[in-house]
Amino acid sequence: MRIYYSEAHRAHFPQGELHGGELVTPFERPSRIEYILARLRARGMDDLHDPGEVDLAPIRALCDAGYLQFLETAWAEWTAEGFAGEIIAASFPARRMQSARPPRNIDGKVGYYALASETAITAGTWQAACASAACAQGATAHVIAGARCAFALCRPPGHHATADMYGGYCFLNNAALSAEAMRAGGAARVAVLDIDFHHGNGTQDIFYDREDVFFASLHGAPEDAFPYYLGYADETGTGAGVGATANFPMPPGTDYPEWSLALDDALARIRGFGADGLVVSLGVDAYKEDPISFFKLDSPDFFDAGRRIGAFGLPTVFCMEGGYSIENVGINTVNVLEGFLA
Ligand code: Q9C
Ligand code: ZN
Repeated sequence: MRIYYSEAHRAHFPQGELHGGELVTPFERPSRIEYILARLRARGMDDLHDPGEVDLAPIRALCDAGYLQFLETAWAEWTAEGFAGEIIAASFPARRMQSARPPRNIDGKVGYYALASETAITAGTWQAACASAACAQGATAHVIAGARCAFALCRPPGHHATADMYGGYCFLNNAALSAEAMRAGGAARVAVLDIDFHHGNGTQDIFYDREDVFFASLHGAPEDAFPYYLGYADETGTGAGVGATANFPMPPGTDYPEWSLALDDALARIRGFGADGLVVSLGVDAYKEDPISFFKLDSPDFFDAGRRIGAFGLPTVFCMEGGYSIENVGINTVNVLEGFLA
């Protein structure tokens, strides 16, 4: 399996994440990638490819122009304002405050384009987000060219990012870009299967009214888990997209027997949809020791999940999402890939 990876992810390394009222070392940190690379190499999966330059055209086609402009220039505007710290959103267009006009002031603009305040933007964030998207583009092009599968080792992750908002450690929605590229590459119907612990609100939002891209997500129930305000089972799509979104929210303590039933349900829904290609939002934060999650999957369970996805038989692009139990993120990620190939 080819692995698309760019060292440019290191350009995004915020020092602080707002967590419980403190600024802590971010859970989503560069070393995550080192653990995954080490495990890939240990298992002989060393077919690493640099994706090269990002193709901005599909990103401009998918995302809001003002949002992309903001991501590109936010750091320069923030420092020009005289702010000494990293970019953290503090004001939001909350209920009955939505004029839908991005402010001129950078502090206002940050809150306008943020969906949460845990995610800091730094000098190299835009560059890293582009390199992450480039990995998704490279992996997808490889699958479009006829490969059975490819792994986009994306960092920063993407599934919380909408066309016009960042947050939950995400800036550009790599999985959505992959799905769109598959469609453009000839797949009439594409499915995104999101097995990250958190609901893929960004991907859902992007495809919510679309009949050609199915979105299925297994995640911690919104009553109890980030992103809190989306991911209920009764969110099933709108307009032409009615029936093309499937959410499987699950409560604290959910273990593999329960989780795998939802996985089989999601795969059956994707089968019924008639997908020609599959994008997997591959987060491994459903792991029992993940510091910010509450499912109880063990490492061998990730192999079995990969096996079920592989048995499905569709051309598949894996896009890396979350997973914060640093010592285990490599084992669990590679277990999914090895299970897929088994
Ligand atoms: N301070 C992904 O897994 N909430 N994002 C943080 C701890 C945000 C997770 C709670 C979690 C975002 C890609
Ligand atoms: Zn997650």
